[in-house]
Amino acid sequence: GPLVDTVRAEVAHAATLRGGEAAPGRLTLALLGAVPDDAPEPVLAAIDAAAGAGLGEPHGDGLGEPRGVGLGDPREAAADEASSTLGDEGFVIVRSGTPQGPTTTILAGTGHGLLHGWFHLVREGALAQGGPGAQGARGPEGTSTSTAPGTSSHERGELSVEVHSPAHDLRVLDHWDNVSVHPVMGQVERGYSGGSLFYDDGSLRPDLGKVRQYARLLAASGVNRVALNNVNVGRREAELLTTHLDDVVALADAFRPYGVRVHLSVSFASPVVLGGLATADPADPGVQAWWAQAASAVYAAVPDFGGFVVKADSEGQPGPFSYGRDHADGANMLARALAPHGGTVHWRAFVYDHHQDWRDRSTDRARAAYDHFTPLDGRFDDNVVLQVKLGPIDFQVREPLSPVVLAMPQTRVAVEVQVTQEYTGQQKHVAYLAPQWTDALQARPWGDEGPAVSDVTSGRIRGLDAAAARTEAAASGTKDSGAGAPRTAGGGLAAVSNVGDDVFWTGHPFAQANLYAFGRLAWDPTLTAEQILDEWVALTFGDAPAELRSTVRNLLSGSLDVYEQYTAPLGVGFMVSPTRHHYGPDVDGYEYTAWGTYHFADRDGVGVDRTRATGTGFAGLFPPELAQTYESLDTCPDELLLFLHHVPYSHVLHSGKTVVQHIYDTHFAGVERVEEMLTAWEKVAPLADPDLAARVTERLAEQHRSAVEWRDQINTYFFRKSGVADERGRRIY
Ligand code: GCW
Repeated sequence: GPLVDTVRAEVAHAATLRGGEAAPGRLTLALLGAVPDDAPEPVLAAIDAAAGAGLGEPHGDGLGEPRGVGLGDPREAAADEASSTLGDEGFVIVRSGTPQGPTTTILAGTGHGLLHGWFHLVREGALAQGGPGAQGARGPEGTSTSTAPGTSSHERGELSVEVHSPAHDLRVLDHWDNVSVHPVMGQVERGYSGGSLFYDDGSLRPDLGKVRQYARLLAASGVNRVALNNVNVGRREAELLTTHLDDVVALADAFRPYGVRVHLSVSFASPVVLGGLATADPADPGVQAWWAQAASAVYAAVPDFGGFVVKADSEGQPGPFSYGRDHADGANMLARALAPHGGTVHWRAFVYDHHQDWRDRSTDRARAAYDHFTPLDGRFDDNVVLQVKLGPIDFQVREPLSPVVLAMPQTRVAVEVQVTQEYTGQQKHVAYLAPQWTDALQARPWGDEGPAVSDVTSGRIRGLDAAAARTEAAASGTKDSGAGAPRTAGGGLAAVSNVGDDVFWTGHPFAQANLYAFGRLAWDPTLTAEQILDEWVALTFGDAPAELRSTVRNLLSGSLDVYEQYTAPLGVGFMVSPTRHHYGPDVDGYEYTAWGTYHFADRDGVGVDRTRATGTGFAGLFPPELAQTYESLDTCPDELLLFLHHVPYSHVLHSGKTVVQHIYDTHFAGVERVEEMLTAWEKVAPLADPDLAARVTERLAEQHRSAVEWRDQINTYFFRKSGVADERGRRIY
């Protein structure tokens, strides 16, 4: 198939780069369905390992007994088991030493699996050669001892065997690209990387060469699905489904060689807008027939089409509420149109009142998705994924996890993160976002013995009552209660892309690390942010001097903390400029608006009371222990304090500082850290490619200017409100 051709081309390309050799030593690629009886030992060992890994617990030494390879039936049985473990994208890597030198074997069930196996080797090769030196590089053999879900590694004799498969089947990147330039939002909504890779001012780009490169970049990072247009669907964008289906066909052709499947954001009003029907009511048989026909037409043109993304009844987008129907009615209607073709509906949970009266203290935007969706748990069809933003408000630098993710055991839930840096410096500021995502995905909200959040998105605990799973785990003395649970279809991860037609793809060259991190975590959510950063530095700057590599690494590591230090404090969020599209400080910019994002600062204190006792009750929407932690001032983590509580400026944090002194200290410290970043970069900039160096230098200067502005506005605001002087007498205006 086309993916096998892609792998061949990739291997040949690597060989050219190395002057003839694809990899150090011998490389064998094997497809499960095509393994001859007299295949070499490493291939047979790979089959055994994959077959063994599929049985939940590895047998014996983890490799299982050799399965009578060559004896007919047992051999086939092993191959069948291997193929079910590896699925569409998994692979096995076997390394062995032979008299002819080291050999490496990649075995997979599909071309897609081989491609991921190949990229895995490339990554390890890069780490071995251009990793961040002594700090953090893994061994040249890349024999990681990770026991991530979907990864197992064993030794047998001289062979080392690793079995890999993705934790999430759905690893989606959503493009908020408009086909026609939007008068306010432009070509790409919240895009900070130039124009769209796909569209130019009303039509598809004639040359999709860059899209093909992009497909390669995504596959190498781990992403396997792309939604081709903005979730705010305008007229021209809606037409991708019907009269402009050719655009979708062309884009799908560009992505297909790398195994990336395309999805479309659709307008819920399509039957009216495109079909000329009088209604889009999901209960109307004419509407259902319209969608069924539209889906059939898409699949006739794009047989591997992924499905629909829907933003309904949200920020002005049409939805089922207009017809007195709920969101299960709406999502299922679309799901039934897609089901015969194997498609998926990603239904977004970003539903809230964006016409709120700021005087109304009873409405809490943080609760809205929970209140809308949790009563619908159990009503969604199997091919519906509820796509929930990571935080309950809107992609701020610091929010608690959305409680919706934890409260819908009978629904496939996807977590959506924002790779594009709308609220985290718009790709002018360095902000490596991976720590935010790993903190959330690796958290164990039912307690230390319970499952992790990624067990929900991967489907490992779907359908299980998480509290019961935890009790079971505690009783059996195992830590990870998800481990024994049968894996069902999870919702996966989704992210808003940060890529455009910019020469560095992402505006700030370092923002590429965020794209890479998303793909890697979607594949394996147990990786650490630092591991991923090592990989990205090695892959991106592998040829550069070690000093440059380690400086880039240091600039990115911790950069999100720096951003948090000089912007909105202690989880309170927003304070961004509404008029400058969420860039730069404006402390009261949203305070008297309809958007539901308030901080309630007055002369005495600041923060939003979301407790059960005296506030909006949001804190009570979490599993019991976490709810209790958030409810009480004694246990609420400092970094989320103002998201959950309204406190006086004199309130003493766990850190020992008062809230107002914390605000001053972090804002001064944040700017100092940006200054250190500037100095560090100046030293190594001459070692970098001159265009890249110039871009980074220019962006760092802007980050510094902006950080100073944030510092001074925030500090001045709180000084004037509270009248409390800085203990250290620094300059506040
Ligand atoms: O964060 C907000 C953005 C909107 C976006 C919306 C959403 C696509 O400011 O631009 O609309 O979220 O996620 O739907």
